[in-house]
Amino acid sequence: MATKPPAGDPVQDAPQVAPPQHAAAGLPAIAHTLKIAQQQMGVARTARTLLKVNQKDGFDCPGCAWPEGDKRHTAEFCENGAKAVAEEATLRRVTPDFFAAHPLADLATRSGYWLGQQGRITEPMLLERGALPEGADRYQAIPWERAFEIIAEELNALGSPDEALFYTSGRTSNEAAFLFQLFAREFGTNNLPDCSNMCHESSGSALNETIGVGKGSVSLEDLHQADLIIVAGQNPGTNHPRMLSALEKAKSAGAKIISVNPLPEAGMERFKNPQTPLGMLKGTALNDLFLQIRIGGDQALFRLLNKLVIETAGATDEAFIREHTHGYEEFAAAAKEADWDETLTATGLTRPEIERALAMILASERTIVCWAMGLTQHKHAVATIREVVNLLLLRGAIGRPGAGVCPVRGHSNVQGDRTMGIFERPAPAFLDALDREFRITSPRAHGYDVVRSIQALRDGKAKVLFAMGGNFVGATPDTEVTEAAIRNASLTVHVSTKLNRSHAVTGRRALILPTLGRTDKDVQASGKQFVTVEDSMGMVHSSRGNLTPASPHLLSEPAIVARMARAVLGAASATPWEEFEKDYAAIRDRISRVIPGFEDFNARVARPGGFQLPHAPRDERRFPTKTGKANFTAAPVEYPRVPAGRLLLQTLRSHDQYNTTIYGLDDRYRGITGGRRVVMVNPEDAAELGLADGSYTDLVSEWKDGVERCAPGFRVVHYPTARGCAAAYYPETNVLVPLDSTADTSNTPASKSVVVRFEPA
Ligand SMILES: Nc1nc2c(c(=O)[nH]1)N[C@H]1C(S)=C(S)[C@@H](COP(=O)(O)OP(=O)(O)OC[C@H]3O[C@@H](n4cnc5c(=O)[nH]c(N)nc54)[C@H](O)[C@@H]3O)O[C@H]1N2
Ligand SMILES: Nc1nc2c(c(=O)[nH]1)N[C@H]1C(S)=C(S)[C@@H](COP(=O)(O)OP(=O)(O)OC[C@H]3O[C@@H](n4cnc5c(=O)[nH]c(N)nc54)[C@H](O)[C@@H]3O)O[C@H]1N2
Ligand SMILES: [Mo]
Repeated sequence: MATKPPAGDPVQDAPQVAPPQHAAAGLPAIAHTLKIAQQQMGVARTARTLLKVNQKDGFDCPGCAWPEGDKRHTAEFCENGAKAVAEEATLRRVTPDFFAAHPLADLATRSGYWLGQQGRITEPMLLERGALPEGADRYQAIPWERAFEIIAEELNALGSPDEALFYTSGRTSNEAAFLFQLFAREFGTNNLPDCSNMCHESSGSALNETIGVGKGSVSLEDLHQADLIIVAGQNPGTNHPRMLSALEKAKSAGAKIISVNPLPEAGMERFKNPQTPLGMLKGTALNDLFLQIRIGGDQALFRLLNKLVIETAGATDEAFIREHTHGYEEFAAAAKEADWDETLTATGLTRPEIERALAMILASERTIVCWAMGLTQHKHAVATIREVVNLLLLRGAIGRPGAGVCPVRGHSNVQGDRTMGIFERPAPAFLDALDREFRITSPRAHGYDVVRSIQALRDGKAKVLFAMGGNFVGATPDTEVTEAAIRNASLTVHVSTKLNRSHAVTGRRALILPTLGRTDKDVQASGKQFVTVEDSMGMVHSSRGNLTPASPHLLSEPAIVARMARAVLGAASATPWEEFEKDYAAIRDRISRVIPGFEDFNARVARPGGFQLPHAPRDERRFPTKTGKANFTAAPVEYPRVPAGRLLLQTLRSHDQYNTTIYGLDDRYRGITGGRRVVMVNPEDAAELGLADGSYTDLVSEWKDGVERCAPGFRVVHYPTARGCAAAYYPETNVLVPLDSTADTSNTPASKSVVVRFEPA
């Protein structure tokens, strides 16, 4: 089978491998940042732009959702934040001439890396498949009015509003998200799938049920005050680099850190803080204990730890359990059953390692557990996160300083989008408030999440996909199934800054609507606008771009929604869409009347640094669950069983990518350069499977539907991952993740546990 990148793609994927590194950031990070930034933006724009990232009068970094501290350094950016900015502020342009030279058939052969490197899209474009002779289909520029007419034509021709899907990726501002969900509900559907469905949905499901609020319960200050921080299933050195400063600060105040991960991630080993001279030289060792767990073993680990805590005299916070929790007895009975041998099998850890972790937990008065995709993307993800909550409840470690749950979010406003009502299963109270404010009747039936949206397209139950940002085709699982489903659509629309796979695999008609990014100046009829975002810790603040937009034809996301709503809903809508487009303060006024916690929004967000949203468990130890208490839960312990001759593959991020946006072909900390088609395998497993380092293999995923999904041509890299496990990059491996391999309850694709077989070339 082919080992080559897609035909016609000049980018060569030829990975080179060196030993992994043991420290993150430092000088190489700054050098690499400036190189990428200057390639995209030139020297002057690099300086002007990077100085405004995350400053109180600047724009919110489009990188990740990690919060900004109160005292900001002049260059409050990190390597990967700077790359995200450079990617958006690039001087390269994708004009109508580009599309004339690259028909759809050509775009479809290009890698995501190549597509993204072409630059910012400058004009609205339309493609009608089959309108031109075979192979000649291409996007052509159209006026904005025509684009909205087409959307109206297609949406209004549907048999039911539920045949339309309105997807959101997590960069969308609060203002745009609020308008987008309002439009979808006035149109008549709750089909509002979002990237969260593939990301922290499992965290939201688990936290809502157990503590009553689907968000983290700690602030940055809490992290600084914690005396034990457990980082499970997360790689902050690459994906949340500014978190390393917080860990360093906690550490310098005496905190201990445990990391739970199948991979030894460089950022957790040693952090060389680029903001301090000593940090640059020596750095700080972060991990006190590294638990190299087998993929999917976390629920078993936490269950055993919980049993041991319960069995240690005086180790549980009895007063807290009595006053604030529900279900302790049932949980304690279930925890009693936890078994050492089974836990050692599930986790691949040793008894002394788990005993050390226990001793550190027992010695801690203020424990925080942080996690990300390593916990959320498994079949038993929700049960795993509930088990983490059980530990914190046993220790009374919620709702007091320095302690709590910390799901570290991905996209910079993914949490805010959810707060604004981007959710396919909205709470009735939210819809009631929306209906009162706008005198509408929102639909009550639940809509489709991401996986169900793909199934609906596949089955002909959905016909229009409108995506507010993101890369629906590239980010979702089961690439071949998903691409076929998308081609079934009558219309696909993408509001985008840059090209990606979703523009190359389309419905019968396809629109690209080019939009402003975070770094761009946004001027409307009432003057210069700002937007707002919510970070991972519930802080809401403003973001204003300062760059001249990539082209005079770009519209902001709120303007696109407002104009689409007028075209689609016409006189049937009494909502003042035109006013909203003119002045975003008018949108914020409405948000303040619909969404609790946003009272007096315009005034409060004007304060430098913004404001914090209320969080009942954190603020008042109040748990708005069905029982009115924090719930212990006792799901049966699960862990993946892998047949002989197979490994469990996790699909993860390299250091040079932002989800499906590929910045470069290097994964510096893991020692891999010049290519992405690599599979990391433990040397002992590799020896058993006959996989020599440097040899090539196809990856075949085995699933109960009997379909063999294949990703060809991966270079084997012997790597110190846990036994029985393998790792390869997303999105190249999405083809291996079966559409119906999802987490119980949250329906999140189980992209961190794919059973694979190797077929050496
Ligand atoms: N530069 C950059 N920043 C980003 C992103 C990006 O792509 N690039 N993406 C953003 C987004 S949307 C998100 S959601 C976050 C993602 O942030 P992360 O969750 O850190 O991203 P992943 O690369 O998916 O890494 C998952 C980590 O979990 C570990 N892991 C895998 N399986 C298991 C398991 O079963 N148990 C345990 N304990 N660990 C496991 C992996 O080894 C890896 O260290 O980052 C955000 N920030
Ligand atoms: N196998 C596997 N699959 C995964 C994951 C995994 O770990 N493994 N992770 C999952 C996770 S955590 C997530 S969050 C999803 C990500 O899913 P998405 O959020 O859909 O994907 P992104 O790659 O972040 O989207 C990138 C595109 O967003 C557009 N864009 C960038 N900035 C803006 C903007 O300001 N406005 C607009 N309108 N568009 C913009 C650009 O066109 C760019 O190409 O992927 C999921 N898929
Ligand atoms: Mo994410």
